[in-house]
Amino acid sequence: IRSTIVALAVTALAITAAATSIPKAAPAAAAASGVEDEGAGCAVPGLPDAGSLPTNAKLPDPFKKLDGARITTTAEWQCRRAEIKKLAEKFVYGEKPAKPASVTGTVSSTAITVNVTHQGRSAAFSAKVELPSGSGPFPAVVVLGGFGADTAAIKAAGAAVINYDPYAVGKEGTPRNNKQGAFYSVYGSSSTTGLLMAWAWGVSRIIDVIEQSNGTILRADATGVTGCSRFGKGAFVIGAFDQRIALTMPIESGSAGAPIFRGIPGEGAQSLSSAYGEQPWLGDAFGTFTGSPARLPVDTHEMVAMVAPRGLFIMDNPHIVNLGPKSASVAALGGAEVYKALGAGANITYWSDIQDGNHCANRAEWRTPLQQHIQKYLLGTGNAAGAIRISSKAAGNLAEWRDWQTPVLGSGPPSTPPTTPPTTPPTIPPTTPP
Ligand code: MCU
Repeated sequence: IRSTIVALAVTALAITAAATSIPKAAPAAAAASGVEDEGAGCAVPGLPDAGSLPTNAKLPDPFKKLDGARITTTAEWQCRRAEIKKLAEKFVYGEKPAKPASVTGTVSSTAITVNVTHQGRSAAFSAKVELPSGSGPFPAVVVLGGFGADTAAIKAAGAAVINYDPYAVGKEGTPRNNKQGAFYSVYGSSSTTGLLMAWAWGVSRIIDVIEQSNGTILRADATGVTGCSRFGKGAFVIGAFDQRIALTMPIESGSAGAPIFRGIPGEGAQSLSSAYGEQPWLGDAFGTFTGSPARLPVDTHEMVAMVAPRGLFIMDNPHIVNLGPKSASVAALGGAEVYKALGAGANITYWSDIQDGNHCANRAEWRTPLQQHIQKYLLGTGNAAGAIRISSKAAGNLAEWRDWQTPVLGSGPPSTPPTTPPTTPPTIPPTTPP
């Protein structure tokens, strides 16, 4: 893996930016929010216990609330999304703590620094910044891991690249009871939150720092995220759990990323126990579901739905069964039903219709749609409609996976939180001293 990563990174560096000139500093696409979690004030009912979950071979109904009723208006989606978030945290990824008591840092044309203090514990990390040509402030794409993502195309389109090292926030190669990195320095090395969510927390803190900066270099209202493979899993979770992110672009994410958990065994993709055991990517609580995903009260079509109505561009590779591309297409199709119900059907793209089958290749086939997505969601200069382009080599069938239909939602009152979010963010009690 390591030598592949290095080879891919070198290839990426060798590709030079095409000189596209695109106007900059247009308003951000309206779909992104000014807050990390719009549903923080929703009163979510008690969640089921892991031991008492029914088996459901079909995908859970994304429109059905925990109280058993289905939502009928678009305004209700905000609090239904908050339920999905809690379910996903409890059973899949582990809890994402809200913004810590203190987040400070700096934004320069070459780097972002982040300092966090919470309940007497501190951590710091930084990320390199590469600006496009022209003058700012620029939108930015957070790139995880530095391979598989076409950073040259991102910059040529007019967005900055924030090179985020997820391992600084959640290290791989550690046992579950001794997790390391900035997240675990703050929340404890035996936190049950997995690496993907720790990485998501780190990106949210980067956005906090951009928000607090004077805004002359980077815009806080125009952030995208991308990464390939394990970092595609990361990009998917990062985008799902921060509504300030305007554009989420996971690439070839594989098991623990976009593919529906329920579809992975039948497709013959990397098994859930393998993905759970390889690295602590998923939360510790997922361990009891690796052999019985049909017991999960949530699946990844609902993580796709959590991104709605914001820009989502899922890139996938139909040539590698281990990645679960068929199951990923079902996640996209299922989540797209929520996009449609919210009137945002043009904001989701799933694209596995590609020739080059090399994992995390710097693929020319995605260059144009990538730049169109940056124009539409980060620069506000384009309006290309989303597309579902599923390769016939790995085409899932949503009808086989659902026993619910998509409602026609009424427009309802404007989407405002029903209650004021708490001023003191909820905290995860530390379990192990750092
Ligand atoms: C597809 O992502 C992972 C995969 O889940 C792992 O089993 C494998 O070791 O690494 C892949 C990856 O991140 O490749 C760069």
